[in-house]
Amino acid sequence: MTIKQIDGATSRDGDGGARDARELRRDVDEVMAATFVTDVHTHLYAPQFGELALRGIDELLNYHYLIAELFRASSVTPEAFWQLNRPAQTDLIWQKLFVEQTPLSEATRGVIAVLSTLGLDTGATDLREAREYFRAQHAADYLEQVLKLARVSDIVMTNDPLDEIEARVWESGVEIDARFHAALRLDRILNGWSDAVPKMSAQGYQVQVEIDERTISETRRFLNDWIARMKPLYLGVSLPDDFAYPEETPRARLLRDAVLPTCREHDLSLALMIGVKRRVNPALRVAGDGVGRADVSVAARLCAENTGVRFLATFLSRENQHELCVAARKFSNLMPFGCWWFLNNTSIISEITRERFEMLGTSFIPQHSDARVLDQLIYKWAHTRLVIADALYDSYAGLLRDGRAVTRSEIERDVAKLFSGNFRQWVGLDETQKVVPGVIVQMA
Ligand code: RAT
Ligand code: ZN
Repeated sequence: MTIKQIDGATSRDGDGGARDARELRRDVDEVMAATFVTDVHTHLYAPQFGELALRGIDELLNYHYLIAELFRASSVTPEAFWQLNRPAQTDLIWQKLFVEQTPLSEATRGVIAVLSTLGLDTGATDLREAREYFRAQHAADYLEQVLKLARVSDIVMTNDPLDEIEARVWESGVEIDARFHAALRLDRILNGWSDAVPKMSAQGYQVQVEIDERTISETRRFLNDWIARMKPLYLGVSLPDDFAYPEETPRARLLRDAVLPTCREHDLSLALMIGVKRRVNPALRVAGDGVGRADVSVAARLCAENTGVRFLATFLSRENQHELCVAARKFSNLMPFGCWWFLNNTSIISEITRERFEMLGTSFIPQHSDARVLDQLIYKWAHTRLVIADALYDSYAGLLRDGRAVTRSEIERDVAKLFSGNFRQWVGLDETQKVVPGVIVQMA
């Protein structure tokens, strides 16, 4: 191995090692661009879910991130907007956000990146060409193409057992495209128990609003049945900024007596997505949710009291990110993931990812796409890769200044962990390894 002096630092050569800062940068960029992702949280659906599997220009533009921006860029009222039919809504969003103003926001730039990647006119004054293009695509081929362009190998869906359209697909027993994995979402049960009760009853479970022993055992039976049907990689729930535990609420009772025991029994992680203030502006409907700073110590306590359960955790408030890193340093059954929703912007991903490298090394999951429309994978992962490449390069450069160079194969190992390995190991996706808090066990 030759040792060279670079900017006052030494660098390793040989076995493909990065020999100087420029080569290190090139290696990071190449590995970052080539590594396939397991997208740990999306709202995408496998083709078997039919109408729920969204793609194309009208869906792309009807994204709730863009709907919220429309009301800032025009005098259109939410009431008037919701009365329009879908193509008219889409035309309006295109006109106001892309024609009459420069599409600078993350969500608008995303649409531009998708159109440009697909070779479509990004400066068009109407959507004729784009609509024709998407109409001409064959669904299965297009899915292949998008996954290849985004370099995504696996997609984790968000699956609601109380959604009637979705439930019908699961109950049909149809074989789901193996690249799509389920995540059993508990929002309706944990955040709206009184509305969930009639729906669970309609599925044959004897539950009641006043939670008693029978309701708990029936909820566990419900979860067991849906776990058998969906084979989820984890159970998940989004939670408000004022989420507390323990407390005298149906949510806390159901968590303690039904959800956590189910996680233990099935060796399934629980994903906590904390900090959303639902419907702060109800007129905006799906675009009307906001954010609030949450109490990270609640998640830490859950980890401390349930050492046999693994938790995935993401917080919506930027202000919670440092505390999440500290909590993860204390609890090996806590895996921070993603820069969620309002945090999925270049400046904030950069800050959070750098903080995580500094405090957690490579033991976290830097991002998920949260894509709702297939095509969004193209821009969300392109944008993410660029930011994470910068953060990773700077970390390696710092390491180099401290006297240790990284080899190409170390970069490959690190990026593979960040983009897929850490998650797959956490949830046992490859079934060869599963993380047990504090230890890694090889499965037989
Ligand atoms: O980012 C989003 O699309 C949000 O609307 C939510 O779906 C959020 O990600 C969630 O999973 O609740
Ligand atoms: Zn989501």
